[in-house]
Amino acid sequence: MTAENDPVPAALARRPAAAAFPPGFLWGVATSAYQIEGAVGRDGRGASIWDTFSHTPGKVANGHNGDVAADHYDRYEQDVALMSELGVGGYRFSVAWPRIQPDGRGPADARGLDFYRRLVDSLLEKGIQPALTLYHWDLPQALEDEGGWRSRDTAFRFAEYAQLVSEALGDRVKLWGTLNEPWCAAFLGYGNGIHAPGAVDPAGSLRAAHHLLLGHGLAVPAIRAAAPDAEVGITLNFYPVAADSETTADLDAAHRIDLLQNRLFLDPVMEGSYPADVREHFERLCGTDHIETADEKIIGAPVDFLGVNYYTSYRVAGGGEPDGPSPWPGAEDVRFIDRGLPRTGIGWEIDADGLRRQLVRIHQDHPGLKMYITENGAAFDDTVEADGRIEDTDRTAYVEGHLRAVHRAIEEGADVRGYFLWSLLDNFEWAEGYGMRFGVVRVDFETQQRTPKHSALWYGGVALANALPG
Ligand code: IFM
Repeated sequence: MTAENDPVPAALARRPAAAAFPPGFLWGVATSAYQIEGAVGRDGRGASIWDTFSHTPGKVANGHNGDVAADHYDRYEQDVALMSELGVGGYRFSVAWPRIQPDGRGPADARGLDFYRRLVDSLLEKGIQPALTLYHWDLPQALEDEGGWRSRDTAFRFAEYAQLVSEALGDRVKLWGTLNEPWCAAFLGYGNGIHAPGAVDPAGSLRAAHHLLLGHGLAVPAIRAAAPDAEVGITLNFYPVAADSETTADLDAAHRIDLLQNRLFLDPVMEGSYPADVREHFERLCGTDHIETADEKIIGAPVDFLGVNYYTSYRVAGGGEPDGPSPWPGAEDVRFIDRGLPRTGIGWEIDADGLRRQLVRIHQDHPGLKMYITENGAAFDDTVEADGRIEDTDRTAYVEGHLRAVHRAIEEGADVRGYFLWSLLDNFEWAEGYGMRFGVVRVDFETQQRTPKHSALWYGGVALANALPG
């Protein structure tokens, strides 16, 4: 057959097939408190470590901070209406701990709880399922002053906070996440210090990781007691890791990054004990005195789902020269190899199939584990056309590629129940400030005007069809 009389033109044949998702698949969007709320001094909210950090000169690009952010505290109704217009079925947001307990301890401030009650009620009115995360990095500064996550006591404070929030909102929120990305909180916050509170303390960062996990494990039964119908889980940020070669040095580098990035967090949550190599790593860098006998069992409190955040994957090699503090304590010599893949605006290599590999690996290691993609998305610079449109086809392509990967993972057996696109709104991207736009809705930070980008409209269509187009 010649190209001319081929009944399926080549261009069409190359198009991916339409991909239907399982009935009931939850199509959501995600944000976090400090990144969008603003109103940092309102209604009794206490200071968080991110207020302190972002107001410390030199810590955040361009001196940006979250004081106003996307003004979501005052515009939440508009934002919920927007989600509804887009056809989104779920909204993952986080509660600002310092709004509930301004000093990190003591009774809940009714004004803080009321804000989240109003938010949840307006979501439910629109038929949007709330998915609440208790900790997305905004630790009350008062707790940091007492040692923060390097102190064991913070885990117990976190469980008390979890109890207060679940008692107030457990009747209306069914999806509960304890922590978001404890790897970042521990190793960016206390390892290389590029996030709040900005400590450079490799041994302390490993202890912080344990205390975060302990806080999670203590919070799970507290949430269950207050909200018996709720599903409770944790969100981890996974990065599949491959060795650059079969040499011992490269294989060892890949092993250590996988250990510190993925297994240190997932394995104790799922198995109720640290694997031997993780324990050895603790032993070498900070000892294990901070791990009490019952801790691992507490950390292993059964979860109903795992939240998977995915942005990119790594190829690594050993034998590099340690170059300052690393967010992988004990792997300072590891080199991250440029694979020549296209990158997003923040510089992360795009590897959509990495998401499939990661989901299938979790499914194989923990058969039957229910998963949600709690974050996936991309920063790109936007161009606002003369007529106001934002044709962010790069972001749309990123999301489509990753959704196809999710679909393939489901075909391969992974039990993925939903996808929350990061992010609903352009927002405060931590140490990058407002320079990195992850939103599918553009925020003009001068006027606070919201404009859905091409990616938002496309995503709404996918959610409505419960399928990717062919
Ligand atoms: O903006 C962050 C989010 O707060 C946590 N996960 C990664 C996102 C993009 O960096």
